[in-house]
Parts: sequence; structure tokens; C-alpha cells
Amino acid sequence: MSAHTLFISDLHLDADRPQATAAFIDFLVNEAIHAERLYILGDLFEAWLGDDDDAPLAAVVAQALNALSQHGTAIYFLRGNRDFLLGTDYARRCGMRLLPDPSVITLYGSPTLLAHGDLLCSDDIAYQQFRQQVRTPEWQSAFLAQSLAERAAFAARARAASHAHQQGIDETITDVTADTVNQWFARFGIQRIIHGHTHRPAIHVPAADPGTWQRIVLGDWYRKGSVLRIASDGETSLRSLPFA
Ligand SMILES: [Mn+2]
Repeated sequence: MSAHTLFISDLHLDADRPQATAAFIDFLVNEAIHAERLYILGDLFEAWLGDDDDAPLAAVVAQALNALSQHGTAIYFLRGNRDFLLGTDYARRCGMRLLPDPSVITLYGSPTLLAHGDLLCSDDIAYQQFRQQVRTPEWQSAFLAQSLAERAAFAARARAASHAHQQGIDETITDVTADTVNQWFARFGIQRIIHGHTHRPAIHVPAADPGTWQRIVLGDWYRKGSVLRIASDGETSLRSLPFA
């Protein structure tokens, strides 16, 4: 098997959906073990209350990721809008390194921008304002000072509000903004962007000149998984992973 790197995002792991957790652990044991690197581009968890959360799911996932890292696959994690509070303590337990959002990496010679994807949805002003608020150190320390039960109640309310917000606005608002994507290509000097968040898996290339740039969108893990594989020779495949 040639050297390759894997990308996943938007697993939204939750105690209520054990099939997704089982599929993820199966993926780590049977597939990611053969990869040089695994990038998790956010929303690994449906919600993250803080690294002090003692729920069994967090422990199971940390153990499985740590085993993979011990075996020799380098693991990188970029926070999503659901698990933006995942911190260095939990990352250490998983044996993974945290990356800022966005990050530019060199992938087999090609500069590649990695992002969760929510920053690209810049037409959604209400969401971007919420995002800015919850990313301040003041908001985060006040949040983390609450009890786990209070934090869980807040997370449930935020999910309900987000769901209602998305039902109430046009589909194009919750997708990426084309102008912002174009600005990022120019600003970061890259030809490839990989992100998740929108749950609209696709490999986008410009119709007029397919060789100039690529924007790869990872899918979610609700009914099946979604895995991007890029090999050292550039071969790229985005496939879905059926649940057992
Ligand atoms: Mn997301």
C-alpha cells in the first residue's frame, strides 16, 4: 500500500448513536492504521462540554485514538463548531495534535488548506456573530466554570436554536460563500482546500480549468461514514463507508 493520508470530519459522535462510534473505531483499527497521518477536521463529537467531561464515550474514543497514535499514525485535530472547547488535556489523552482553524499544511508537496468549514459560511451573519462570542476566552472560562449539568443544558439549547435557525433560512446561506472561498485561495496561496461542516460531500473543481484548484468537502457520519484518502502520488478518493 502506498503512503497516504486520511481525512474525516463531522462524525458527531454521541452516546445515542452507537453505530457511528462502532464504525469509527472499526475505521481506526482496520484502515487508519495503514495511513501515515489522520486529520480530523472538527465535529468529532456532537457536543463537547469540556475536557473534564467524564462520559464513557470520551474515554472510549481517547483510548482508540491513542492506540492508533502509539501504532505510528500521526493524528491531527482541528476543532469544529460542536467541539470547539476540546482542549490540550483531551488531545494529549488521544495522542493527537491540535491545529488552528484554518491551517495550511504541505501534503506530499502540495500546500493544502484545512478548515472545519464554518468560517467559509460567511453569509450566515447570525451564526458568525455567535461563533465570535463563544470563541472569546471570557465566554469560555465562564462556560467552563459551570457544572457539567449546566453545560449540557446549554449545549442542548444551542443545538435546538441552531436547528431552528437552519430550518428558517435559505439553503445557500448555510453553504460556503463562493467569494470567501475565492479570497482564501488567493490569500493563502493554495490550490486545495479540504473542509467539512456543510455535510455536502463533493470534490469541486472549476469547470473551465479543472487542474487549477480543488475544494474537497467531507461528508458526515450520520447514516454512513465519509473518508478522504490522498496518496503520495496525488491519487485522491472520497468515499462513503457503510455502517455494519
Ligand atoms: Mn460543523
